Amino acid sequence: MMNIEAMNNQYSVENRIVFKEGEGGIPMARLTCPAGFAEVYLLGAHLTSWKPKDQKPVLWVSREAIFKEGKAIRGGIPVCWPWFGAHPTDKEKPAHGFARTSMWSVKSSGIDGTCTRLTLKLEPKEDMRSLFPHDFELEYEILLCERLKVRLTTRNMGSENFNISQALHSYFSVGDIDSVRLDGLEQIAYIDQLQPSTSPVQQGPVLFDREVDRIYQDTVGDLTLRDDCLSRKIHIHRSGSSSVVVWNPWVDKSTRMADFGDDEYTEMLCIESSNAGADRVELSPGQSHSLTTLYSVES
Ligand code: TA6
Repeated sequence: MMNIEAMNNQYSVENRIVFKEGEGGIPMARLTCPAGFAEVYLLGAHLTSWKPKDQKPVLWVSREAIFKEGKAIRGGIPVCWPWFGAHPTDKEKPAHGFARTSMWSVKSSGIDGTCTRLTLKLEPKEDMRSLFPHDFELEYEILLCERLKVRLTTRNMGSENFNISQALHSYFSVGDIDSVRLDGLEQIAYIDQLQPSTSPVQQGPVLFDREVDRIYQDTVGDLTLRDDCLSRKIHIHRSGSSSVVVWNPWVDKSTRMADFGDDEYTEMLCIESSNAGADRVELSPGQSHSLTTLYSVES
């Protein structure tokens, strides 16, 4: 993998993109534009920070997060690929796939008007074949402007079809989980991961007073996280996705996670643009699919 000096020689952009050593000595990039800044680690192409100008940070990272190759950073936007959740047939395989625990490399960087762009790629390696025996290209484009746009593109480079499921497992920072509501999923059926045999239909906005772990199905509409405590709304627009995962671990699960503070469930909420549950993606040779999400913040 290219060292930080070489990355800066080839991909830094004056006043816009600089590479440096982050937590745990892991290379990361800081993206700046007139409207704010973001930070992304090459471990997992993991966005750990997005702070629009005049706004509090939008993404949340646990104070207990571990920054080490082979481990997923707790918070930000984990890239869950080539499967979401447990592997469909082999529980020994890592939850949420291997993209988020692998080192990515830089494909390109640049400026598009007032936007700052960085594209990362996951180079297929032999040890991935035991987990996912297919030839693929995986790219992650980050476009930072007033809004934050992320696009995860998979291309089948092999000679046979393959299936993936995936999610941009975004952890949002909230003022107080008791005072947020998620609009846009009204009347949408969901798989309740806490009671998988059920498939309830969402009545009204999603409110949070207990552990929530749901995969909303057949939904392509925009979502709004309304945070009265922070006096803001986070808008989420998706394409290439017809499922949404909503997760808050609440008290018991928080205490069971070593990289998650016991009381941190009150300040975060995961809203994940996904291809999960029945919303899987099958790619024929040469075909590609993009999972794209656009985040914006309204005071
Ligand atoms: O997105 C919800 C979920 O699948 C939950 O079931 C929970 O396991 C969460 O992801 C975090 O998973 P992780 O492997 O990052 O601890």
